[in-house]
Amino acid sequence: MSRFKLISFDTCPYVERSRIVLFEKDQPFDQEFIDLSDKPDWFLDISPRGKVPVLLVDDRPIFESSVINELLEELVPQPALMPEDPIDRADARSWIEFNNQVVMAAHGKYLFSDDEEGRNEARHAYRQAFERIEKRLTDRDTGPYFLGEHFSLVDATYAPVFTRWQAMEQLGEAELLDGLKQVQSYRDALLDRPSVQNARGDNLTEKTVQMVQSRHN
Ligand SMILES: N[C@@H](CCC(=O)N[C@@H](CS)C(=O)NCC(=O)O)C(=O)O
Repeated sequence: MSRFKLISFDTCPYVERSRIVLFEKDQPFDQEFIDLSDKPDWFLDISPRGKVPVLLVDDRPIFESSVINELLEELVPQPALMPEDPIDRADARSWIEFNNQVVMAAHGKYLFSDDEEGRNEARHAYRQAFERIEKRLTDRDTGPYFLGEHFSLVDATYAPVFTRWQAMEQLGEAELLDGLKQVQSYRDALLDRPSVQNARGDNLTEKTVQMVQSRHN
């Protein structure tokens, strides 16, 4: 059995993804929280982009949350969080990439824009992404999770978007999900999942609201 240590930052959605997978697979792990505004040298040595998460597997560093999650799937195959069929697996990876490149880009832009024009672009990008997800969930007509009955790595990837949704509501952005019934049910299914509840950092809503307000004011 491998020893796992997750190098973390408490409000990071990418770290949250890997915590969800570790909880789903019932793996004990250590965690070390670092200060991203004052990164220690040992961290910069093992993280080529200076980003969390890094997972130490028996002291060997692995970076990029999607890679970490696929590694955990291979090291701890049960419960399976990826489909067996290669095309279904590729489909899962495609939607993980959609989250990485489209949803998280909108999220980052919303969080870090300090003018209304940037925030409007972020809202537009968010809405378009959610509409696309609504279409996918409607076309498949399965559930409660992204790929159907079973929780998967796709869900671990999308869950941190929705653990921040209460913050988005408090920030007056609830209407981004207006009329998107499938996405709303999907959000609720994710928020009911114990691994998702356990993986979220303390006071995430308050911290997220505060972070956004400090930039937006
Ligand atoms: N693609 C990376 C993104 C990780 C990421 O952006 N982490 C942020 C915190 S949420 C970070 O470490 N930022 C520090 C920096 O960019 O200096 C992943 O999926 O692991």
